[in-house]
Amino acid sequence: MFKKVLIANRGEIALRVHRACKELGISTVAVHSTADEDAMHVHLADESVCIGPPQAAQSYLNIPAIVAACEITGANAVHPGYGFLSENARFAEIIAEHSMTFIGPTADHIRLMGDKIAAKKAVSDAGIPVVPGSDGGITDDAEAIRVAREIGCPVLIKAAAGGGGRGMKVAQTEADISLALSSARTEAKAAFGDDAVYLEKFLGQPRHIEVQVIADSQGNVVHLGERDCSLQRRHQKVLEEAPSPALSAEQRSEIGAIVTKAVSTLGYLGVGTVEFLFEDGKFYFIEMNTRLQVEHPITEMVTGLDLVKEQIRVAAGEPLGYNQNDITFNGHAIECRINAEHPRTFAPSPGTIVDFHVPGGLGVRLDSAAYAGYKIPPHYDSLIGKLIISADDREACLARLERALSEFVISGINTTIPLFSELLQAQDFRDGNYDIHWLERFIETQQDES
Ligand code: MV4
Repeated sequence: MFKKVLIANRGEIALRVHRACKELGISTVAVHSTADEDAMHVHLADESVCIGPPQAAQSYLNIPAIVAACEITGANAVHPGYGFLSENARFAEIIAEHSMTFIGPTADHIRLMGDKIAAKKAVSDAGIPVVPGSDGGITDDAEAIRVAREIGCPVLIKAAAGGGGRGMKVAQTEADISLALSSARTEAKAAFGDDAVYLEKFLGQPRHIEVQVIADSQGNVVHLGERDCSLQRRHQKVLEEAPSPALSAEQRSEIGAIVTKAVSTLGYLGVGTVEFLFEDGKFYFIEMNTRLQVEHPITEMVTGLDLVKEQIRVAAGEPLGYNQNDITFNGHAIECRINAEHPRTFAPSPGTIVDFHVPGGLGVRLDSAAYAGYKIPPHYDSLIGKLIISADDREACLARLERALSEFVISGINTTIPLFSELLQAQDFRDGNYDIHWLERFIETQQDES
């Protein structure tokens, strides 16, 4: 096992990784920008190194500064958290070149899944169902129109280097294809420096359902069930739940078995998430994330596994020590992302937290690096905490969530806490009846009411 892990991140996830390390007997190194001198991850870590000015490009994304911090402190491994350098294949390679372990998959797997065209082909070859569309990249109108005739309109043009919704263009009819293709290519070139695009059937009302997997270096792979992440705003997840209200136990084990087999075929190592669109009872692969995800705690609550400890153990070469039959799914879990934003306009609200009174009790978990008196810097994303509720079933989970939200007090800044109380009043949400577009429509109607 590693003696010392450097945590190349900030905020709640840096704390989350620190906690897992401590329980494994590993000492921790925090890195931080000058804006984060008073951050909780810096206070709790065994050692800390300042790696640069507030701008992420000069600190949390500054590879030479992070490698220097590793060498100064003698870290054996680096945990990248999510965001920042977590899916940077070159960073993973550089860590390995410096005789340290990158806590994550191989650089080759990160690179493969970063290229959405190559990823789709690889997972499809490994048996995962994908959205009907072009076999590879699309360059000319004639080819795009040929594929669109085959699968039917509407179609979607996506950037190979994209993901997270950037660089997508819908063509409702054949006549729209030429413009969609050229504008997608131009946007992809500008955003990613790569104009490669591909074409897919456009699915109108899918849910976003993702399957969590973990693989060790001996070739053992298990899936840890799914998360329903359909409640999003502008490609930012807002609330996630496990299990999905839309899946039966049979559908879960069926897609789980397909994903497990494919991940094993690919020779993948570590934690990973296979993202699907789910419509009319069918799964369609969209992307694979090669990192620990923000919403991993809901999977922890329903499986009883500490995903970060498991991730560190397999990175250190330890075997999983259990198989699929040992994994059981118990109860229901919901995560609410608490952002420092206005609950109706979503305008960022950095500043100093005055009161910070957090809910507690059975089935209430708060993953946060915030505290009373903490000054939220304006330089980073607005996530200040994740309220994670678990209970025996979805009904009890919703009741517990309502109770926990009513106890939660954060003053001095705006937060998205009130949004979740409003969401609990919506019958569609209570019924689990929502798709990827539902939340944006809900927010619009709430705004009309105020
Ligand atoms: C799609 C789609 C409909 N049809 N692909 C958006 C983010 C990227 N990861 C994939 N995305 C989508 N791909 C086909 N063929 C609709 C979306 C999409 C979406 C997906 C998941 C969650 C929220 C979304 C919001 C808008 C569009």
